[in-house]
Amino acid sequence: MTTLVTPTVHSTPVATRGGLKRVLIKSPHNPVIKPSDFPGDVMYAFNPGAIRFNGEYLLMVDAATLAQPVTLWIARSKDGIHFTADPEPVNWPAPPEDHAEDCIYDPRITFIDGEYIILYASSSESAGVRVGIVKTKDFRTFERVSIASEQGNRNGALFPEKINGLYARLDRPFGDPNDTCGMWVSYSPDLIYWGRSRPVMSARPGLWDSLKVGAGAVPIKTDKGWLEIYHGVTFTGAGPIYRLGACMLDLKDPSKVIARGEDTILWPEHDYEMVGRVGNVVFSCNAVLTDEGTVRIYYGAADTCIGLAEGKLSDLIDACYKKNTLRIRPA
Ligand code: M1P
Repeated sequence: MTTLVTPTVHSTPVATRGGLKRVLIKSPHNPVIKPSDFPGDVMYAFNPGAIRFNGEYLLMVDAATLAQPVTLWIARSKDGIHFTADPEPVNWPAPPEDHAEDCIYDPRITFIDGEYIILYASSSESAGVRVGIVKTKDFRTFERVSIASEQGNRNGALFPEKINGLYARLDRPFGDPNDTCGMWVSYSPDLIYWGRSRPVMSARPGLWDSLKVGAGAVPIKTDKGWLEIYHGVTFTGAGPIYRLGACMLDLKDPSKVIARGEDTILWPEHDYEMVGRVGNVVFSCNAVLTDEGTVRIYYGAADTCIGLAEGKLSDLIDACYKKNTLRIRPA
């Protein structure tokens, strides 16, 4: 008789393990959103943009069936843990006539000047991957702003205020998808034309973000600078591992990295994070500040479902200044 063995994983969130203080604690309700929470044949629900809207937590989720490319679908919740999906996916505005857009994913939602601006990855075989921009006031109707990048760019996250009079976004230009990729900042007067691009940070050999890095959340303004939760990738023989980290960027010139924590702050460790459409992935498009001074991160797990992790804003800021504490062998 064949016995199926379930891999042993740490099934309960713990504040410390091996002396390591966790900055983010995962919810015991994880995964807080599963594909079966959506109508129809949704097989994968992951990498949401998240924001507080009308007293609720609103998540704009990457949703896919076996047959369809990824589209976006909203789920709403009063407590941030129990979500109800809208009956239909988002009625996304058509792209410009000369632009093919088959797949829309990884939305980052920024509230600025009374509107919600959504930067997302727009892709098709003919147009490649670009940063698209759509806006809304009510999350029911959406208006196209632009397809606002050259081919080969994603992970666009708009800052929540203008910097030196210009819109500013983090993004991740890449040539070949297998290139070592870094995070950049670009500016625009109108959300249509972008330029003055500057590199912000690159992968770090020998650490958890050794292969590539990309913007994660919409940056949070703090008195120390812009707190940015980003994702980093490292490679193993069995494939890449996606984890999250924290860094602090200069308020007036976000291309200047004030501090960058050497430890990862969130990593795949549970079944739902290690096994799925793409295993060993935690990936974030958001960091929601609560009234209690905590930050909630709704993260994609294994490109299949959504987990919630929460930590104190002050601990996330401290994490930006931490040296590598996960080292087993002394340096
Ligand atoms: O499969 C893991 C992730 O791969 C891509 O991330 P990045 O652009 O950093 O390589 C994206 O497709 C993302 O959606 C996905 O979760």
